[in-house]
Amino acid sequence: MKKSIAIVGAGFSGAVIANQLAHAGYAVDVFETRPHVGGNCHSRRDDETGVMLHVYGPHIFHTDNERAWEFVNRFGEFKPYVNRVKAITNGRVYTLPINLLTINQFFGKTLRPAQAAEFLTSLGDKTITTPTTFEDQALRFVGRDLYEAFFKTYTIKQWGLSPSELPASILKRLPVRFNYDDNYFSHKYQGMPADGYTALVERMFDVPGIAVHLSTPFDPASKTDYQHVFYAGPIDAWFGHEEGRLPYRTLDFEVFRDTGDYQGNAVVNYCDDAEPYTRITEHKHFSPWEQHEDTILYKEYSRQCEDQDIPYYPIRLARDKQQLERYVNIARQEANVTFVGRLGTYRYLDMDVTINEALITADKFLASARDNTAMPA
Ligand code: UPG
Repeated sequence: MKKSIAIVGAGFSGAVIANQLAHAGYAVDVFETRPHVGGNCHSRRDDETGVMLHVYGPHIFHTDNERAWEFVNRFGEFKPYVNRVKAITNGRVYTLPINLLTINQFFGKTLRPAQAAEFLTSLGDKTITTPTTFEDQALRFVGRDLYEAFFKTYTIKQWGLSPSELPASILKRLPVRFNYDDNYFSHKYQGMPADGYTALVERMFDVPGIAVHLSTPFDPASKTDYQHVFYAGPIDAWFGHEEGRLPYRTLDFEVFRDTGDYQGNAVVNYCDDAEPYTRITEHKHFSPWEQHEDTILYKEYSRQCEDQDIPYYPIRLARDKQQLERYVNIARQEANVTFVGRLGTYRYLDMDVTINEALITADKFLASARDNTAMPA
């Protein structure tokens, strides 16, 4: 006999869908292989310092999406937080994203906005008309010196690939500004949950009808026990990797503690090869409204994800497109299973996008159940 809904994965995708479906009267079983909820957004207090830790690396909530912002604010207070990233290259400290201060400091100039825009245009490689790679995008719009100082080596450390092999879309995440605004993001809303991301996710699951099973893998064979399955695990794992493993980058964190303020900022990027890590994160600065004597930091190293590692960044290279398409095709044919989220759809998603997509998925499911039609793939 069929019963209720199964959700695989207790990150934001799973939590949002569970919340919406439970409110609509469904019984929801959530299966999570890890011993905690929140996925890679999981946060917890460090026992030694009392600092709220972003256990799987920094997460800053930023969005233009009204619905996602309104939704997350129902589950906890968001404190104002603006991400300002510092970058070290050739022994000097700059601000990122590239802005007027970065340009003036880097080139030893005192340009005003329009002059800086003109200057950068003069540095750009105009022979590149339609940049498709990360490298061409950088050379076209910021020129070789800024590219080599801030992007080339960092990107090799981050992705293990030359920027000439990576898509321009990765660099397009970062703006170039001709004013002194060093806010890392350009979105209308930005903030940090006052008591961490895990508390938000726990409250999303706190609806009658939801049972969360931690440290419990889900066997795809038991999908027939459920009316519908929402799967937020890796799409290739659902199919036993029958088309091969989709490549990911994983992260290693070297944790260290100190007293006081170690680096004066939440995130400092190391853009050249003087250091093997990409950045150091000082977690106390993500909660500037709290006071802590001691401090805890992560040195972040990126490497290829092996079988037992936690997948972080999907590497969506054009040359792997056919493998992904084969998975997407067999996923479409999987009756009563919807693939959701970063791992289920093999896309690098920010939190707000994940939440918005999960809300839309829940809407579609509820509409199809109401109209007695099939859930669209
Ligand atoms: N990049 C550089 N040099 C830098 C920063 C970025 O080359 O100093 C490249 C790099 O290839 C990177 C890409 O630009 O992959 C996109 O940058 P960004 O969006 O900052 O990188 P992510 O690692 O995807 O973002 C992380 C977190 C995100 C957080 C952001 C800022 O995943 O949640 O908001 O860092 O701290």
